[in-house]
Amino acid sequence: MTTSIEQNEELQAALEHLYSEVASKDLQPLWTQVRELMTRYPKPAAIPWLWQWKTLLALAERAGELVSVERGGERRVLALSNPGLNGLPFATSTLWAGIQYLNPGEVAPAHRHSPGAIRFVLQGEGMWTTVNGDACDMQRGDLVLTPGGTWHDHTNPGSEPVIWFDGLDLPTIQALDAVFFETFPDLNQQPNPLHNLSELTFGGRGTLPVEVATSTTHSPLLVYRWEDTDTALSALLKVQGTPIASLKFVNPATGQSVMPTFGCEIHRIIKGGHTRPGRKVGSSVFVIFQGSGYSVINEQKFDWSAGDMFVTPSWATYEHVAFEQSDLFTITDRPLLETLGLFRQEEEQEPQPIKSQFQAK
Ligand code: 1HN
Repeated sequence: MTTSIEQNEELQAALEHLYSEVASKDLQPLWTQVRELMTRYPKPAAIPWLWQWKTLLALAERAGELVSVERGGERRVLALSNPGLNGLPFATSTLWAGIQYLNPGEVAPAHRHSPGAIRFVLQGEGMWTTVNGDACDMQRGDLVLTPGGTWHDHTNPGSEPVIWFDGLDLPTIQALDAVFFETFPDLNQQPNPLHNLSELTFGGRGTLPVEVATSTTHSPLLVYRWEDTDTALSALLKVQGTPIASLKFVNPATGQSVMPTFGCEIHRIIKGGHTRPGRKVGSSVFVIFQGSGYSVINEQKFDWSAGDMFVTPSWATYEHVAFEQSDLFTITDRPLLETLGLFRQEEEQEPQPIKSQFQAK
């Protein structure tokens, strides 16, 4: 007679056999891992993190002295490497971010790649990025696009180093196994002598040329001027009367995000402003353009001032407090999530007054 203990041992042995056989055939049982895969909420590997401007600047300056910009290395850029991502040079699982430093007289070689990129200028003047032959002049606060597939190189003809924030969708494109990279036949492009062609063509406020066709994948406008951004932020704050005004940079021909795979936003918080805590699907990299304050991200406090950069992972609850009027530029994967129907957000509500049924009419 077999006892239930013996039956149990037999079953255990058979199960162990099944699991080892399954593993040896490059298979895995779902039932032991479904709850790890199907988390109640997004559980990003990236963690909230902040890089201080003084650290970024000191190391970028040292790289400026020691490292030349040449074909091969292509760019003098320091990448934000999120400590949650196991040494990957990525700010979040979808976004690449970093700072680029170009010495006086330097030109970064021309190349193109399928990941799209943006530059947000932090320091310097007189430089330009040539995008498919169109030299886009750059000043502090300007946003310049080098969409996926466009030839681009950078020129600093001035007498001072220039520094900008770089943002790319590289981790997203890598996850999709869609990375392509090519160097331009020459070291640099010969730009059109008339600079800022995209701006001259598509930069009218509320107007577009009737007869000029535009690409549908990315914005035909390649540069967004700080002066316009500043004006729009002030105007929106005035209209809303809220502690924060948030703008997205859009393709003027479609009203859609500047690129399909990631987007750019700018947020102005008034002096003493305190934003409502909330969380959203998707990650962002924040760049403090000007001002000072702090953000609380998943209950962790991060003090910030001009030039600092920090990361909000997907579904992290965060709020900002500004000590003075502050402008926060961000890149975000929100446009991609919206396109895919995956975007959602929650904002903490003001406590509602309790309505009594005996309330006086
Ligand atoms: C790149 O090509 C640039 O063109 C900047 O300035 C940052 C980060 C990763 C891969 C390519 C640029 C980059 C990059």
